[in-house]
Amino acid sequence: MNPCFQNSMRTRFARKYRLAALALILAFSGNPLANARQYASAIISESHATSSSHSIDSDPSTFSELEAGTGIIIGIGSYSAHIEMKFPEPVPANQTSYVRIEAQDNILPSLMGGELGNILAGINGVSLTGNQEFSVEAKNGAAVVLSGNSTNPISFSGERLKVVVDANNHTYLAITPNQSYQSIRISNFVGNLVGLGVTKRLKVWDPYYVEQGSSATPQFTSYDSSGITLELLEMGGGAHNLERAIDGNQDSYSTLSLGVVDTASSITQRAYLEGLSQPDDVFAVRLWIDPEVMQVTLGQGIRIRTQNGANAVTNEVLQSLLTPADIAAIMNGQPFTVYITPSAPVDRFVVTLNGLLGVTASQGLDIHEVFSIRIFGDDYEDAGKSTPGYP
Ligand SMILES: [Ca+2]
Repeated sequence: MNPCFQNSMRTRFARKYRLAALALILAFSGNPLANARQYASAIISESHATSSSHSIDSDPSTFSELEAGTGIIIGIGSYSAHIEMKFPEPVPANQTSYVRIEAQDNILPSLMGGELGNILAGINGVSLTGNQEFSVEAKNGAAVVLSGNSTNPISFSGERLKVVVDANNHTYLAITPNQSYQSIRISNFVGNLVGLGVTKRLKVWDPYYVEQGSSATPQFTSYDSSGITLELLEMGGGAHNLERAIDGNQDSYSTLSLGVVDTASSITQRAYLEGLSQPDDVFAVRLWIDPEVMQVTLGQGIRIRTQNGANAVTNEVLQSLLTPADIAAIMNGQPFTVYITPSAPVDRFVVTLNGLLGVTASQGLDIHEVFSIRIFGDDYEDAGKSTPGYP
């Protein structure tokens, strides 16, 4: 944002904010269901699914369970499970739908890391191949337009298909096909390392999407990385406590760490709105950077993008967003907040830390919060959160 505009906006904000905030927060805070969720409404195929109607009852508190099992004799009687849930209307290309899932084996935290999945699984003491396995498909009629399989964690990397968490650390699939789709099919399998007479269950909640969000508060977050090694992860590097970047608490934070960078590497954290924002929504990203690193890198390795689905709307290097006050805060070891006005609908915020070679200090970034400031006429609502950094 242009610093002059930002300063004038801050002055306006300071004048208006205190009187307007309470009423607006009371009017708009809280209930995430205020977003008009479009839920799947029909089961078009199922096998070994219990309470399947609970995945299409528009009730976030109920779920179905897919049970896969090995037989009692080798090679005989094993079975997989699936459920395919259909939306009332075709969902447009690039519209993200969400479906909460929970696996019996603890494989989802490793899959969150996308291409890091197998390394993380090793650290977490699980295997993505041979135990519980699942797949997800977005379909348009009989055609599969996007798919992923837990045995191939790279299918859960990038913008189109991700394992994400909400502020409560509940796990969802975020599904963003580049073609129109109308159903979501989830299948649960037992791998070939599972002994005889064993079942594996997968809980599936109701798939839904939101076209135009009435709240611009991020609901989900995920990450990806490149060039991260097992050694770095074992030393505590990588991405940690992702959900703390969207938990409504400006003191808590996620941590992205590349360690001392000696090879090309990066970590990206994304925050997702349930539906598209309004064009004049202002977004804020509160960060902390080690002053020693800032002195050397000047924030050049950090980029902040806003996106509509997978498509970039704004893409700026951190350095260009910093005010002199922000730089002073960084040098004092304080968190600081940068503001972005996409001027177009967006539903995704992407913070990327690119490691800069030749820096002897450990390179990292804490993301305290990604939040919105929705403008109503001359007034502002900051999604129910206090806004340190604003005067
Ligand atoms: Ca936080």
